[in-house]
Amino acid sequence: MKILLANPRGFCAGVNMAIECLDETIRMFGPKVFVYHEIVHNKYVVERFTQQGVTFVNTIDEVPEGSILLFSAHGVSPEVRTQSKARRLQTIDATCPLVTKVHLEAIKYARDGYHIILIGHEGHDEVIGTMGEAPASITLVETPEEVAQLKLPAEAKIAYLTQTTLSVDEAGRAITALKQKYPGIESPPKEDICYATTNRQDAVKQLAQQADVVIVLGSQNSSNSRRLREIGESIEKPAFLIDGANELQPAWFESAETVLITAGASAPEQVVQDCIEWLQSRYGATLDEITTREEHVSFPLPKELRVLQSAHA
Ligand code: 2E4
Ligand code: SF4
Repeated sequence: MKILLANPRGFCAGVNMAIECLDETIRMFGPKVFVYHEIVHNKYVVERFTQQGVTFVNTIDEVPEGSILLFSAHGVSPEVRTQSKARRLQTIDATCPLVTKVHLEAIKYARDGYHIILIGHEGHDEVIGTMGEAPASITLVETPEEVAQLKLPAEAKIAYLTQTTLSVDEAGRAITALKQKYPGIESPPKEDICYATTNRQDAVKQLAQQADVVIVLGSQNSSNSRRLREIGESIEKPAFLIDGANELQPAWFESAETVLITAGASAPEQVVQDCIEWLQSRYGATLDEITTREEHVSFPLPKELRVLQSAHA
């Protein structure tokens, strides 16, 4: 058996920053801190912080007045910021700057009188946060079929934005439908699906052809990880999204000569290494890591944390 190990895979710059943000907050203030939503959508990352004593919440009224509260990498709506202020919480914003970019675009288009079509998944944390910036000016769509249902006035100024972790190909189909229906539709100069999402999908597209099975490490609620599994499936390879090596099943590998392993942007490298070890010890698999693109992106910690760091030094 041969393992093809996709590179880039796993943690992106936004996830590295968000996790470092929480680690650093714990280092300075101890573990009695709160996080609004899962810091990233990964079971092991969340478990690790929960074991350290961090509390993850889904509403602001679960957080005791005056506490320290981090906003997750997926971003929050202005309403959540207002509620946090009203509770006198000390907030640290671990939102990925590439999500913030989409928020700023939404604010700008809404201010300029545009109606915004947001392409994204209903109920996803990031979509809820982005829509909260201008609820009256944003309509959410997921598919070309939903684009066909749109009924916007002919004279409306229209722009589209997207969630950062969509399938590049599926979003492309929705965008084509939007451009056909609204030829004047505008969009930001640089697209919203982020570099990490695009690069991880490209790697799977390039490598999955050579594989008999595709293993994606990531949690079921991780949008970008789900998209990676779907790419494997779309080229008719058995493709599995799992949190860790304990979910691997021998039946998946009965006639597999080549196994592609990748990981979503929120999956720690340790779970990848555990899977490699599992395949090596059972099947004597060899390892071939293939880099389809170099990544050199990193984000600074949020300003409010850097200020606290210097006060704490
Ligand atoms: C923030 C924005 O959005 P998704 O469900 O893929 O989030 P996940 O936490 O799995 O990945 C990191 C991330 C965070 C991606 N985009
Ligand atoms: Fe940011 Fe992209 Fe990573 Fe999401 S996947 S946290 S948008 S870099």
